[in-house]
Amino acid sequence: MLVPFLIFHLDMDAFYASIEMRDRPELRDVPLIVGGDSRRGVVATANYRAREFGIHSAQPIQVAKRKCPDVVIVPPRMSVYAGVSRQIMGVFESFSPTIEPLSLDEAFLDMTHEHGQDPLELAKALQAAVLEATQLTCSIGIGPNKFLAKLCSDLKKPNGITQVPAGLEKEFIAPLPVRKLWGVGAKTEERLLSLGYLTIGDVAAADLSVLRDQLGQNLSQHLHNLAHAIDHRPINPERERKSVGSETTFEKDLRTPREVAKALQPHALDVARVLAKKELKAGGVRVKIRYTQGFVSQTRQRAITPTQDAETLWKEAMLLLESFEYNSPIRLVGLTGYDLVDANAPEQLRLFKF
Ligand code: TTP
Ligand code: MG
Repeated sequence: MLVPFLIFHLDMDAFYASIEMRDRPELRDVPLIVGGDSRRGVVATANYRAREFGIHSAQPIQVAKRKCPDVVIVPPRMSVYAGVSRQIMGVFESFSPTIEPLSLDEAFLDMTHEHGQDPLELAKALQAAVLEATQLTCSIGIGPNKFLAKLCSDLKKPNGITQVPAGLEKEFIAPLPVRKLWGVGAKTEERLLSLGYLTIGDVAAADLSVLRDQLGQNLSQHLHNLAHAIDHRPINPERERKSVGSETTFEKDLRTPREVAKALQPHALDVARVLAKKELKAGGVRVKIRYTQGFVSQTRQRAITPTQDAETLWKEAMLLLESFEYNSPIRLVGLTGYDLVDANAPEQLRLFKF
């Protein structure tokens, strides 16, 4: 049987602003803009309080100040945001073998390998893992393709999860405005509206040959497909492989550190084998445990002297085991080597920079 794709799109909520609110408690309850406070500065983002005044990204700061004279403006701290981005991408990698980052705060995750599990529970576990790693919330869209997943992640912000009902994809998107179609910007939107296409359903119902005369071959086919919930774009893992991991889901739950330690042995061997084949060493080791209840995952990691030796990887992983909780049955364990360095390079020479 052909397994349908399961794609998640995850996007952080008011990303820059949420980080500033996290790091500076005095900003938590005020309308806040992150952006350059010069005469010609623009809003990079605003927190949800400020958005209530009509403030939004890319708006001139002067306009935003008129809308809300009390708004607090802080300059961006790009290196901090990039650090948080690395953290969340690391979390995504512990959930999916194939992720495609789109910007600092969003990515597609191919979750097809979790076929049979409840996607909502997986999404909740992912939100919990992001929250644990960063103290920040995110929103997740779930669908059978990229277009639907991305469209959904925006529907219940902040801290929302939206899944397209299987089999009812077309009906679900039909009432939404044409602006929600991937690739439709202000100009195309205007054109569609002037032709009388107000909703995605209007585009879906249009005759393709009529649409072609109105919009041309490429655009008409593209929009007609999307309106019929069709999108064949694959997930493109653009990034270099930053880690090598191996994990197993067990039929029978594990309960003790001893059982977990034993279960990790073959994974240390797997990881060592891949590292040797690629002539890499891992400068860090990460252990992941997923509990049976609620799919909640925990990961623990530590930096190590770069190695590709299975026994060393395993012993280093053992040092992480005591920091997990064992009061609930465990259904999955995994071991990952990260911070990969060229096995033949002189020490300290990092191969992959993010
Ligand atoms: P977005 O995900 O578009 O916005 P957001 O995370 O702030 O808010 P939302 O909850 O609606 O997702 O963009 C992510 C970050 O990118 C944002 O925090 C700041 C930056 N950004 C800009 O600098 N300029 C822009 O025009 C936009 C749209 C975003
Ligand atoms: Mg965002």
